[in-house]
Amino acid sequence: MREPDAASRGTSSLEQRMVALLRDSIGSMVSGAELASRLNVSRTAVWKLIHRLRAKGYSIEAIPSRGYCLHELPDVFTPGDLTSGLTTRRIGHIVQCITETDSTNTRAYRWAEAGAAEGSLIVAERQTAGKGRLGRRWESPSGVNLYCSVILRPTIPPAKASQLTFLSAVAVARTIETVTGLAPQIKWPNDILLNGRKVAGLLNEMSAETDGVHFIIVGIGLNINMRLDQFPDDLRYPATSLLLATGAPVARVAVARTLFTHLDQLYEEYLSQGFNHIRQEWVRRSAFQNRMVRVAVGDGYVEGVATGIADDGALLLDRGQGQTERIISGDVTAL
Ligand code: BT5
Repeated sequence: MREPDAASRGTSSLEQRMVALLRDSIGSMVSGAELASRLNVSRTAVWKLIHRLRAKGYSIEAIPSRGYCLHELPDVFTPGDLTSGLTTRRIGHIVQCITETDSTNTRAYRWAEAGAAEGSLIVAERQTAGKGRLGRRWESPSGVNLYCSVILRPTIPPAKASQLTFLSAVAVARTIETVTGLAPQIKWPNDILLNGRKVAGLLNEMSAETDGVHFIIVGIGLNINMRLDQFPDDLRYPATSLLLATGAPVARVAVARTLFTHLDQLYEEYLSQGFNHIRQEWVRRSAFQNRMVRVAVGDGYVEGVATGIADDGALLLDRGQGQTERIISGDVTAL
């Protein structure tokens, strides 16, 4: 496994600064002398950096006595591409990009235990043991989707931790809308749907004691350029990706940056104003709001009209005659 490509914003490596310079003038020539002077290195060092970047898949043209030209960015996650110019307040100041890991959540959890700062995040190209809820698996083929985990350290009681799942659902829905113009829907508790098919899943994990949260790992899996043949046959729900829903490949780095921006805005809003705004947007985007639903709970099921979510994340069902039932976990289908 390759070592993580990590960076703090403001302390990026020479290589990342070189990419940033070339990216700023993408499609046009930059002279070797200018690159050398901006990076404060020799022209031989510039040449070596160009070689390294080409080996990583950057398409850089070199014309003697004119300079270098970056034609297009490879669709690979690097800390520099994910964070340079990002104006987020809390999220994405420290980023790790990994080629392969078991689960970004597991890795982020260990990193948080070791003291990683709020907003630190991990992005992987591939997961070998991507986690869903209740021991289920998240299909994580290489190089086509986004698998990421963000470390948050809000000062809230553990009972409110699930609010962050709803926050991240709204962030993912906003992201899909911004990038594709499509209108995703949220299915309680943690699925994002496009045309009734699951395009993203969320898994939050927490470390806490009775009266306080140490940290919450917000895990997000979003299918971006996943093809039909990359989905296994036995998924619990029909699934899709942005590629399948729009008919065209989508730039993953742009999706990730948009997601971090929305997450950051919503998290700021959450810390300063509480959960209500987020609940309202969640309800507005909910697939089953005010609809008659059936929730499979254990061996049986409960039916009622979905009316919203409680502060602790419970789904509220109107069972008629003024009776409201709180559902803590279960699978919802519309009737
Ligand atoms: C989820 O679980 O939807 C949570 C998925 C969270 C994944 C992210 S990726 C980054 C971070 N690191 C991790 O290890 N996990 C998080 P659940 O509601 O239990 O749904 C799991 C079910 O969705 C599976 O049993 C399959 O039926 C289906 N599924 C698996 N992979 C899928 C995919 N790529 N797209 C759509 N559906 C999938």
